[in-house]
Amino acid sequence: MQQAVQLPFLAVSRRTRSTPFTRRVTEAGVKAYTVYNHMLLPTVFESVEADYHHLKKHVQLWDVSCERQVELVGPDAGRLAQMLTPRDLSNLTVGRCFYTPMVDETGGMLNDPVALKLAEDRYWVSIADSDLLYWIKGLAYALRLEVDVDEPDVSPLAIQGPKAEDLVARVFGDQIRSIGFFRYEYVQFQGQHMVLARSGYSKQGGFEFYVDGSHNGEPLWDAFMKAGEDLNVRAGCPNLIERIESGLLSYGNDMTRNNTPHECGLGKFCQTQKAIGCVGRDALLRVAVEGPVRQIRHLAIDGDPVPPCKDLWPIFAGGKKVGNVSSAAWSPDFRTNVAIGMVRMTHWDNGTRVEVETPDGIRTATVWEKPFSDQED
Ligand code: THG
Repeated sequence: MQQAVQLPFLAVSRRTRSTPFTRRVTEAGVKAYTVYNHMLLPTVFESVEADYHHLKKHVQLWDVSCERQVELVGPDAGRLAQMLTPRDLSNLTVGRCFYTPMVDETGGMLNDPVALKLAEDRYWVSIADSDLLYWIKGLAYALRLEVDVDEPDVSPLAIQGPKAEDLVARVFGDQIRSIGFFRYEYVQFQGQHMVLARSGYSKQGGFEFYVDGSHNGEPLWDAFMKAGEDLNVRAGCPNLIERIESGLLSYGNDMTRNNTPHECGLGKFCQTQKAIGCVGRDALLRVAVEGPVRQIRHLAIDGDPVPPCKDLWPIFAGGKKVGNVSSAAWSPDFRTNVAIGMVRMTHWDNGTRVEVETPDGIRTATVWEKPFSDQED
């Protein structure tokens, strides 16, 4: 049974960086934070389940400032960008965003950012939770590349949910409706041109506004809140349940440096043969020949709602360990516990029955190749 325990408190300091929106997020009644890229990331407003239902019906503003930008500027920016990833960047044209696995010399995942090409000599790498800046600066220095690598004062604000397009159109005009998926355009705010992309860490549709200059954070937040009153706009955040249903991976949780992009199911974002200069190219070409022996899968865990997944939960079959669950939550819409885990090839086929050792005991579960949101009925 659940015990009534006092939750530990997160002590905030300069290291646990606040964001341009933290004051607004506090006023909106944020109930929990995590730390991501040494910065505050809200995780709960009303409750994870209430936030989930609202996200799927209305529109939310997400303070995802912690998706920090690593900016590459200079004649060697493109060459350096291609060194970071096995994704072929020759078709990353200005105006596009690419989801890019980034790897070390062994092909191990260092991060899974969104890369934006702003100009022939200028890129933003919108990073997940690892200190990628140091890896990139190290490469640039060691190879004497003609490129500056730094973190600009740019903070993404995500507008997510089925009414996101209507809300953004109210503030920036109907022309934003024609922005394609993973493309961006410039819009004017406070007399400044800023990047507005159709992207975001949910499958409910939406945009990410790259707020240029911290002082612009609150005015933009307030403009969206005012324009969206009758759309039921609220403060929200990446939602654990929705992102597991949608199969969106979380770096550090679902994958680490011990995994290749292929193990993460990110093979479709790798064209390693074409990625000339990619640091992990040789290692990945070698492993691609054999193929991975374990891979990310989506699992339905039977029974009552599982407790929070704070560490890996072993997956067993016939008494043998065949993988780990790394993320799990009760899904009100799918009426089962949804989960993401790494499963050995002997048990990764669709419909395979396995057992998961949760802190509450052993549960039966079913392995699925596709995310829940992609499955029919
Ligand atoms: N947006 C931006 N930066 C980010 C994230 C983001 N940085 C951190 C983190 N999220 C990086 N991780 C992801 C994971 C998944 C996706 C984006 C960033 C994503 N994937 C879609 C998918 O897998 O279906 C679409 C990928 C595609 O088709 O190109 O959106 O969310 N700015």
